[in-house]
Amino acid sequence: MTRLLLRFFAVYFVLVVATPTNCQAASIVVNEYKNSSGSSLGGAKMITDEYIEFVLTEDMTVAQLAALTFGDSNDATATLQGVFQFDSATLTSALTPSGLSAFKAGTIIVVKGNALGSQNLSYDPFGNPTSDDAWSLELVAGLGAKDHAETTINGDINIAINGDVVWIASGLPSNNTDTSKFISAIGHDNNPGSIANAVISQFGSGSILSSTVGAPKAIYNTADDIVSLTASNTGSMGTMNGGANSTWINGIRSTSLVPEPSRALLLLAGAQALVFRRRRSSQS
Ligand SMILES: [Ca+2]
Ligand SMILES: [Ca+2]
Ligand SMILES: [Ca+2]
Ligand SMILES: [Ca+2]
Repeated sequence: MTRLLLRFFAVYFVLVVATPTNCQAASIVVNEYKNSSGSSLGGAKMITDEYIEFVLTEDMTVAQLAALTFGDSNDATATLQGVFQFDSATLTSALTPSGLSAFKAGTIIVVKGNALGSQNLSYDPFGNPTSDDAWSLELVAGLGAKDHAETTINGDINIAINGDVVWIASGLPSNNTDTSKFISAIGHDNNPGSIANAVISQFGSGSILSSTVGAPKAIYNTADDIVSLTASNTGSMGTMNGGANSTWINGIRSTSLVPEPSRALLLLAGAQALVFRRRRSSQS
């Protein structure tokens, strides 16, 4: 029995403890953003009728999401402008009712100005796998997503006609030209500045739409994580962007709906109990 226990812990150690928790791969991508002609910030450091949309490409816990920063650039795409972070209490309140320990790959998270409706924290991908609402969160600037407490870079998230870069990073940029922690970024500029050029070299030329964009316009990913961007008058806040983008996200979601280890262990324990009972009844 003791030998069995030792073997169990050895296997557990190899599988769980010694497995590096390397999250350097792009685990979340910027999928869409909106430029409006509005100038009101609604007291929340983000234009009230603009939004940013992210897609998780791997499962992510509340702590992993809360450690990230995201924001925009100035209209010359030469310096970082606004820097936000997710609010962990809000994320926890959305995740807890789902019974999951992490947000599933394929989840869409929107951060929107406070004129675009209230927060949508309903989340239940296992309970309702074909529902867009069950797979998405909408966080309002100043509530579920907030201006970062650090003020080294302290502008507003304000998408400009001439150019902008919307980015998400693994930690706080050390200064307003630091792109080294970027996980994903998309933008537009017909005369890219140093931030846009860094995004092109890190994520490919498709990551920057080579034009100005009027307002109101949505700029969105029309493909998969190999970005291809377009701009149109109507966006799709909180839902897949159609075409190849929807095929890509639906593919992530279908593989994402595999039970978590805790659920899988419960299922395994149930199956073993069944086998044990069958064996006993066949012996008797
Ligand atoms: Ca929802
Ligand atoms: Ca704007
Ligand atoms: Ca901007
Ligand atoms: Ca969308």
